[in-house]
Amino acid sequence: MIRKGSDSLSGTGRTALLILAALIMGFILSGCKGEDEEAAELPEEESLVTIGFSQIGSESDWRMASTKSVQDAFLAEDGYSLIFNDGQQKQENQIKAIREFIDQDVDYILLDPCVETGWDSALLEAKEAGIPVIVYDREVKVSDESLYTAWMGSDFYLEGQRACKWLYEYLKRIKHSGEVNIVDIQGTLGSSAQMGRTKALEDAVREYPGWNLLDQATGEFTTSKGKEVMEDMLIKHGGNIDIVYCENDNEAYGAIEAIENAGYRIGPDIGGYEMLIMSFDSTREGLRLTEEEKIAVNTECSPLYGPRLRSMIEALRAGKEVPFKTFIEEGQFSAFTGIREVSADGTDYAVTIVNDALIEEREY
Ligand code: GYE
Repeated sequence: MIRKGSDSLSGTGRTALLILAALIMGFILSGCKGEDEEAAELPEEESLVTIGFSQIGSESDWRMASTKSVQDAFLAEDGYSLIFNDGQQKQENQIKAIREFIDQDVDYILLDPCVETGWDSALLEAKEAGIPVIVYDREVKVSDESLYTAWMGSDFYLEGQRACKWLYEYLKRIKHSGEVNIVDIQGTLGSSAQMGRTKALEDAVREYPGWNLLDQATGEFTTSKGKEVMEDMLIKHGGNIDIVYCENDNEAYGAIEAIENAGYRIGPDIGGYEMLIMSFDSTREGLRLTEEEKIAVNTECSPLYGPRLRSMIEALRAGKEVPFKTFIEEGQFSAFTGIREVSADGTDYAVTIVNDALIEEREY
């Protein structure tokens, strides 16, 4: 009895203990699950892939859109920690940033180089530290191409060729037989975007009879410098200017202001004393001005690199091979309906007639 009683007593105790144990286990398990879920939402700091991002600066609408695109593509919730550095348009700042990223032992470096040359030592240091560098948008010219992992960006010379070819076709369509006087507001000197676009214009001037390059100066890809340079050119050449070749949209905004302030007319009617403006980037504002015919032709240059760079880094992390050079496909816009395509380098490229819906949809 006693035994039985003590047995039945210990049976009750065991049940209670089992229930308690089950409750504790359940609590622990549910606690663990909660932590797991949290971990899925936001990875631990140490498990994040760190990326040092050396950006040129904030000189243009294009640049701001490009920064945002990259920042949005590498979020902590997706497993990334992006360290952003603004180079303020100075190569020395970008080189310093690369060295800091090496000290921080980041997993990857993203570099949009302000100019093409002068990167050898910084890139060698990154290579020696075993950190892959992905160069994008503008290019670097280094003695040893194995100093960086890959590059992706635009073919700036082709952009310039397409712009000049459009002008050539346009002059034919309007039966402009005389000379045309062109001024070139260049981008940041020594940058791939400037060199490609400038060279394409210089080559076209050599190729097409009657095309005169009156003047060339850098507007540094900014609205304020674009305006300043245009003011100077108007003082020097006045109404002799037929074509203003702006190497980006921000320079075109500045040039438009300067031309209108000086009392000249802007538009495609160069025979009727209007100055025809050409531009690159095709930002939303740039396209709006294209629709208004203040910019006659706008050759696109996409700043939306974030998702492309992320795919590249994902491929590298998965141990896949990535192409060493990738060119981005781009469009061209105008309000002039008489030209629907231009050919450059043996290829026909479509010219899109700009409209409200297109401007509305524009991401940058
Ligand atoms: O055209 C300009 C920017 O490197 C392609 O830089 C880029 C150029 C772009 O400031 O707006």
